[in-house]
Amino acid sequence: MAGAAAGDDAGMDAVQKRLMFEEECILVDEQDNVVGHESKYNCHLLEKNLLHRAFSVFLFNSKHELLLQQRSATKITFPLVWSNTCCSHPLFRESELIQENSLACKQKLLPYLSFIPYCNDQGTYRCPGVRNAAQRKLLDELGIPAEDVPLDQFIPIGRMLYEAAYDEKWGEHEITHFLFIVRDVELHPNPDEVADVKYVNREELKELVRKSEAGEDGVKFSPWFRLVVDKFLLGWWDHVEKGTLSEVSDMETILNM
Ligand code: DMA
Ligand code: MN
Repeated sequence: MAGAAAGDDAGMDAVQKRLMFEEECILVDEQDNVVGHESKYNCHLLEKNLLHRAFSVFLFNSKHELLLQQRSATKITFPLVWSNTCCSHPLFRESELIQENSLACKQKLLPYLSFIPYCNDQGTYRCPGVRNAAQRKLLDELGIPAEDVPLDQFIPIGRMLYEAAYDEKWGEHEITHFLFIVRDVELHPNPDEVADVKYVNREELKELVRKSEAGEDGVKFSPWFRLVVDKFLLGWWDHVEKGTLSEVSDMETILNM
């Protein structure tokens, strides 16, 4: 078994393999409380079944079209599938661990915290750590500079606990935080992460889903994006158009799929 694993790893893309060992993900319990940390590598081994924190960005342009990305062929989990704009993990580091009502949030004291803009009316921050992680990965994956996706423009919509196997070795077991943002941005996709991008309106997305179900044109979707499309996205999309997303935001519940 160990021999087989080593053999698989030898075939891994060098960039993706480095990230698997360098990145330290946040382990959580089923209520999304931080309980530890583990390498991205271990977090995605199915046999370890480690529940960790993730985020999923849904970026819409001013025409209210959703930006989709096709994952690069070199991704270790779910290569070449189409998915929402950007997904990744907040890392086990101070700037990405900050949670609602944490001391750093309440006091607004620490001078190196540049997170003041998304303080809400109650004086608490909503999902600051995850926003910082989302900004980091929108730059890394899609070349979108931080100033084009300001922290205060992300709207946290909800959280979802799900698991999905990719193959016999790899998979996801996450609580992902949904962050919506409506911005016109310039894209410079990073080929290590992204094979292709496209904006879709609702009808175009439904057509792609139909094609994926019929096995046409090799269109496949990531399992987490399919869950969101099937259960929530069309309803949320209405609120994107009406500019009323904050009305449907529910960061209390953890949707358990
Ligand atoms: C992980 O995404 C997060 C979700 C919600 C599936 P990913 O595999 O794209 O992470 P990364 O970009 O860090 O490899
Ligand atoms: Mn994950």
